[in-house]
Amino acid sequence: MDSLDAALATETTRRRFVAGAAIGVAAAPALAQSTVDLRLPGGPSRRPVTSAFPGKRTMILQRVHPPLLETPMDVFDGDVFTPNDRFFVRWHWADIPTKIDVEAFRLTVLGHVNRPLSISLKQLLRLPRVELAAVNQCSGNSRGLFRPGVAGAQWGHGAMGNAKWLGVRLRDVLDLAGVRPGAVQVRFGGLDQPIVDGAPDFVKALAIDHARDGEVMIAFGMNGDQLPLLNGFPCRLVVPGWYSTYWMKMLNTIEVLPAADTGYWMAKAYKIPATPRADVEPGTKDFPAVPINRMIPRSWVTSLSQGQRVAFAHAIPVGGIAMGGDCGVARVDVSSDGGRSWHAATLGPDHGKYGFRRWDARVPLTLPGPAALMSRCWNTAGVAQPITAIWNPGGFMRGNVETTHVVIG
Ligand SMILES: Nc1nc2c(c(=O)[nH]1)N[C@H]1C(S)=C(S)[C@@H](COP(=O)(O)O)O[C@H]1N2
Ligand SMILES: [Mo]
Repeated sequence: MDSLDAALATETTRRRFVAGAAIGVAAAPALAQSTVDLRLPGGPSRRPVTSAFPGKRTMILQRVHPPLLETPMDVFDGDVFTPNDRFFVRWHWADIPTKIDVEAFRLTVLGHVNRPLSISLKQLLRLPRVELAAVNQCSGNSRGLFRPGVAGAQWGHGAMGNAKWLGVRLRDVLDLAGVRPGAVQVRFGGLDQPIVDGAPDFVKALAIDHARDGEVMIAFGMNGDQLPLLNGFPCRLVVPGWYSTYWMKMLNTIEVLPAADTGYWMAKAYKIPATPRADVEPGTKDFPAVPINRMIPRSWVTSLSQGQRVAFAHAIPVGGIAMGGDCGVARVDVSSDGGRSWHAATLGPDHGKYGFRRWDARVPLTLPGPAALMSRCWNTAGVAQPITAIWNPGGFMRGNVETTHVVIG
């Protein structure tokens, strides 16, 4: 990782980085090249495709300010690791630094600690390192498929990505500061700011034991390179197995709290129904709710796309990806008849329980005509994807078996 160290620490990179960022975010809207159909059931589902954002190749443009960029599904068929320049982007507030001075950057650790710290990137890079594959998935991934529809970004399935994250344990950084007895949570903040006066700065908190579990990390490497600006350069939190609302980008503040955070982003936003499937009757507004937390198993067909024509044969290959959620993938079954019969898929290499796992299968066909392809993942805790979809007003935690409709002929 010498090159990454050099990249993070040198003057050259800073200049290159600033130059890259400057073309950025403001120039994007004029540069949509074509459109893609996300096939969302509830409304206009065409989106522009753009490569105008710094550090990004072709992405689906969901919003310009702040940037919301979705990964096209075919990217997930290429490799279980999502390339940095195709990795989805989501920000809450539009005031995002377009350049980072890597020498001036400081990560502050404060609050209920013995020794408040101000850590430079060079100091961070000197701590013991860990590397881990993990899926970063937005809580609202696939929200555009919720029926009835709900407010919020109408994502298809591409508000997710899998990367090899390199960084240091959050625990080691907390230990340097010395967490005082009575600590309850750790709250994280980034360099981005609200653009509206009085709007709540985006901050998120984890329980102290979770923060100290040795898996939660401060990552400065992503798939062997530095983080793209839009994915949180120079460092971000990685919370394996948890939805990415906790994965604070451009992390610059770590605050140990003696009581639970009652701010907007923990107490009001990103709350799910306190039911086993995070499910309520459509339209329900008042229900006991908890902050969104661990991910659940999911899987997708990626070798064929919605509406694709496939030549008739008695058996066809189907492939895709699966994730276990907060643990590994144990099994994937595939159906070519809308869920009437199922066939075991072969799992690809295991890169770690929090990452994507490739699967491949051969499924039988009986007749030409429409065919409904499905995949169903079981995780190593024995949890299977449900067949039917859930509903909640946030459009969070979709995890049911998805269907890819193809035409055999
Ligand atoms: N600083 C900062 N970090 C953030 C956010 C943000 O708005 N600001 N959004 C969170 C949410 S909701 C998501 S889905 C992920 C998206 O990560 P990505 O843009 O690297 O894909 O960042 C998380 N971290
Ligand atoms: Mo998100």
